[in-house]
Amino acid sequence: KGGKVGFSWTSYARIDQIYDWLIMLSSQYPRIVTVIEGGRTSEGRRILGVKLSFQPGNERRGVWLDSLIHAREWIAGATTTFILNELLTSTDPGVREVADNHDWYIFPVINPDGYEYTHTTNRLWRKTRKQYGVVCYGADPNRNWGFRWNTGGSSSQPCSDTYAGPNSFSEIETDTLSRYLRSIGQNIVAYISFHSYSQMILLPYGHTARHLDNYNQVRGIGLRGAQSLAKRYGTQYVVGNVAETIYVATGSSMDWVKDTLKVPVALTYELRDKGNNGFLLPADQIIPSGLETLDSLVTILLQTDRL
Ligand code: ING
Ligand code: ZN
Repeated sequence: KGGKVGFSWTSYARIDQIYDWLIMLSSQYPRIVTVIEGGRTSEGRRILGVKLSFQPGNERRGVWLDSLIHAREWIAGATTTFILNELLTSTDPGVREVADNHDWYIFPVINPDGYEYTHTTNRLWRKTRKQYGVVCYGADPNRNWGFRWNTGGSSSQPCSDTYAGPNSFSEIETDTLSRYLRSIGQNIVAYISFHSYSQMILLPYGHTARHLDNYNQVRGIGLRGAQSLAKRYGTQYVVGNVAETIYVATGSSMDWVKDTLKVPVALTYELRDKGNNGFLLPADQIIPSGLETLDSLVTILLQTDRL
């Protein structure tokens, strides 16, 4: 299970292993899996993902999954690759229904420069790796998108972990990925971004605690997702708007996607745990986190299909 590249979900994979695995999947499942390039990075890496279509030629509504926009949130990337593997291999009827009836755009690592840096140099690095001035590196790629950019919950100090950047889309990663998203956006019904940690399902928006757009509808879907998630191991997730549930934050990918592409369901997961291990979640939690998160995702997408 997982193929030849050492993918077992018992340890955290490096960027090269993840990309090799995506490429391997496209040769193992040539009719289903296509490698896609969603963007580029300041250090010259590619932002690679996969598109899954179980009925090729027969366009289905699109679901987007991404993770590791923040480099240190390793469980997020591992959960995404776990879910991707289950979408391809599971025989569970619920998983098969949501897998087979959507086109999937899956990007496990959207900040590859930062992710590699957390493996080589600084385990708790969060941002991109573009140099700002003499001593500072990186903007926060989840404060850099062009919706209400730098209007709260972000910093103008280049050394800050929540540096919004000198302008919106200053980072090659967010600029290129936003263009890719626009190119496929008409088809997307669910945008889901995985972060850690706190055990929350967060809904737009981050600039205000007001319940905008179809908040009540999506909150109902999120609550049902959290219920499904808890059934397996009892893990409790809180569901709500970003600003009222965690903190005010502007320039996130989710808020830009919600506002620009008008996706019906835009969610951000804050995965395990609640701070006991924080970003350093032991690798033996990858599989349980993956299973419970997949349970919630199936529930959420079955509801989304009925919108
Ligand atoms: N949390 C998110 C962050 O970017 C968030 C919370 C989600 C903010 C969605 C805005 C929109 O700060 C972590 N842990 O990164
Ligand atoms: Zn994060």
